[in-house]
Amino acid sequence: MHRTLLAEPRHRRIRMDRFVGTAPFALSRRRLFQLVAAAGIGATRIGTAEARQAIVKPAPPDFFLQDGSNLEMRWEAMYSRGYLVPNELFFVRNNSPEVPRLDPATWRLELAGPALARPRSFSYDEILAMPSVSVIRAIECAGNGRNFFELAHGKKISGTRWTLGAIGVAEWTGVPLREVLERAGVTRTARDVMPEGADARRIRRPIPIGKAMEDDTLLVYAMNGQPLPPDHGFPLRLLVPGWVGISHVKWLSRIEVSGQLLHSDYNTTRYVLVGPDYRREPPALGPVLTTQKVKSAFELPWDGEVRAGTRLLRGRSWSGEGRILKVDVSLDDGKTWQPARLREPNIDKAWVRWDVDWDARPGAHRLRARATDSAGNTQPDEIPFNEQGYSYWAVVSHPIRVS
Ligand SMILES: Nc1nc2c(c(=O)[nH]1)N[C@H]1C(S)=C(S)[C@@H](COP(=O)(O)O)O[C@H]1N2
Ligand SMILES: [Mo]
Repeated sequence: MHRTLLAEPRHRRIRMDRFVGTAPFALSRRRLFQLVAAAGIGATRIGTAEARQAIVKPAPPDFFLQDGSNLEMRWEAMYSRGYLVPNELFFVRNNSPEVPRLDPATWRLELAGPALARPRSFSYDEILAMPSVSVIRAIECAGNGRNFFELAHGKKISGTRWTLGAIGVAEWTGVPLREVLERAGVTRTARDVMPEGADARRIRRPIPIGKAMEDDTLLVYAMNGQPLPPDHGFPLRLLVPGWVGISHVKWLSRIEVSGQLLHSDYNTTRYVLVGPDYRREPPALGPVLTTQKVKSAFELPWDGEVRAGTRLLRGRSWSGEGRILKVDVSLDDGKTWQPARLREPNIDKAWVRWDVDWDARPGAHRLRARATDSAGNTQPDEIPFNEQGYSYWAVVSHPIRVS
């Protein structure tokens, strides 16, 4: 028994390493076509009544908190689950009122701009035919934790009122963005790359050419071995590991490559830090958000109730700047701390699962977790306020009732 328990993480680690590298993924092009057809994601449903929906997948209330076109994952639904968040449970953040239903037979990805020697477009078929890569990475909304600004600073902030459930980790399969940029003849003058979505708001936010050319910056067409679901950007989305959720543009339709620095609403007036502690950085109203900071969450209901008894108190910590080195947990709202046991796997720009023994006695409790990442960042006790409530990465005091 003991031996198996010890062997399992090692086994999983070896498996993960195979997948996290550039090993070709087992999902063949043919298999993907079969799945797309079986799921009815393709052309057959376009034009039916289903074509106008804020969210396509079911949103059971024991999985999600719904706020308009957004779904927040309930952390208690992750209790004791595996490393990856299943597609059914993955949070959704849609800026536009409807999920676009795109037909992969006619959809094209257009590459344009002065820093391309051979501007061109690609069909879905052409993308699927290229060598693929699979990586395990998180996507997290920049506004995850926004509610805590209200709790900590007493200021009400507009925007989706996330607690900590606007994050998920999945295995993403696709083609390196670098591959299509090279096929379009990207030149040495390239500085910024602007991906654009096909939703009503045409979400667009630039990334620097250096980030665009990284091995794990992918044009993604599969999520956890399934065709990318409509809510998550079918037929193609961008994965920009470690960066704010808004960078991971869904329903990709166009990519502009320029020798100039590029700007949109999403890196000048939104997704920038504005407040008394931040300076303007024209044309942006403040420092532009790039990587996600280190955070932690318990696999427990927020301000909910659990049964008394001896159990494992579980949680996860993550960072957009690396892997997690250390997590400390307090069962008494910060008076005393103990190190948590980190469980394998512990993947860069994804997350790590951890646990501590907990003798849960009846009454009201407040729990805290504080993580340190491999870039040397440790969650602070407080962070300065910003008007749009981004990047709340301070330690959180988690209320829980034991009965
Ligand atoms: N085209 C498009 N891409 C988008 C968005 C959007 O509204 N439209 N939302 C962004 C935001 S703010 C986040 S946090 C992530 C959420 O990804 P998910 O819905 O797959 O979880 O997608 C990003 N990509
Ligand atoms: Mo977001």
